[in-house]
Amino acid sequence: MSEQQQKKLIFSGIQPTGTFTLGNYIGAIRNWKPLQDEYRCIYCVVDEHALTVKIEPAKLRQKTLEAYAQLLACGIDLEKSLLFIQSHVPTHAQLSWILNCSTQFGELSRMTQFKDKSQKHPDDVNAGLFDYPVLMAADILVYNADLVPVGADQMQHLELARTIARRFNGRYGETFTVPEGYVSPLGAKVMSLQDPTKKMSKSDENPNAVILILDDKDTIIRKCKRAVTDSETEIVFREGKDGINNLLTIYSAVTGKTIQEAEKEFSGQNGYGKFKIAVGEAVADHLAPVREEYARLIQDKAYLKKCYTECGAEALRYSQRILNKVYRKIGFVASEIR
Ligand code: ATP
Ligand code: LTN
Repeated sequence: MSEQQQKKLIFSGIQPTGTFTLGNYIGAIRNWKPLQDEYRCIYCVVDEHALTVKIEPAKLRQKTLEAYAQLLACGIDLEKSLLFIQSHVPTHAQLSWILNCSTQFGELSRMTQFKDKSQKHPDDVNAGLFDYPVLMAADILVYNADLVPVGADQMQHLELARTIARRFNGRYGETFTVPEGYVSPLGAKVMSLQDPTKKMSKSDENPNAVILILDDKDTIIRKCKRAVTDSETEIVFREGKDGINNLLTIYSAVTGKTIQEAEKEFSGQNGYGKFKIAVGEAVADHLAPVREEYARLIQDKAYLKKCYTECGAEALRYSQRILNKVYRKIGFVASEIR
């Protein structure tokens, strides 16, 4: 077996529902880059998942391309990894139907993301929103991925993917690898700048709550200056100081310093003004190369097309073999068409 085949396989996906936030970046995307050296990695812009909440067709098309370019700008290297668009590879949706028939209604009803999102969009609790975790399981299982790097909020979905894999294997014989979740030790949870008890989220309506990875330096510093904190003056990480805790976490994540080192650096300062500017500057400096590379890539539509076409074709070849095996196991009549 070649070294390439011995390496474990990683799969992860991200929705193109908007420009990525500092939360997406710290919690998920930036961890994808170092994993490429140790694992075979398959990364995907999950546009089919993005359809589960209302999105204008023109916006979905634009955001999907932008998400693809942002991931390349964040360091996904196509010499090492595959990066493609979910709807280009039909095997995911095909496997999803099969897995639906090994998933219980009760299991899907318990998913917190479904409960949250159906509360947030009570006028559009569609079947896709309910079934979202099964498509996510199919994304992972159709490659027999070993490891799935996600933020902590996605672990419930990953647990369900493991349950579905085990159930299918029990019923039809060993077919799927049962995937492990991988929450990076670097993956901090970044909170909203305007309500630091809530996570920073792409879909937040208040632009001041969210740092986008493509924001310019002035915008980032302005948002940090306006961050909600508390009425004290001390820069320490402590219960009850959610705003300051969040800014310290962000500062630590982008500078590589520990929270204790950061506390020391800012100790003795009277008030939060300078600290907020320092956090903003550190974030902007950290993100500057991503922003520059993105600006270059998004101009080059022909290059992007070549990349997602080649990677999509390779992903289809790979996953089709696994889907064919599934079709045999469940008793579908063999077809010359596939
Ligand atoms: P939406 O607002 O559209 O629901 P989102 O910003 O909450 O999107 P997702 O697309 O659901 O983000 O998540 C992409 C990845 O980023 C996931 O792995 C998730 O765990 C991670 N992630 C999202 N928000 C944060 C955050 N605030 N802190 C750390 N990780 C996050
Ligand atoms: N639900 C994930 C996105 C996602 C995903 C996946 C992550 C879709 N399919 C497969 C890992 C593996 C989210 O981050 N919101």
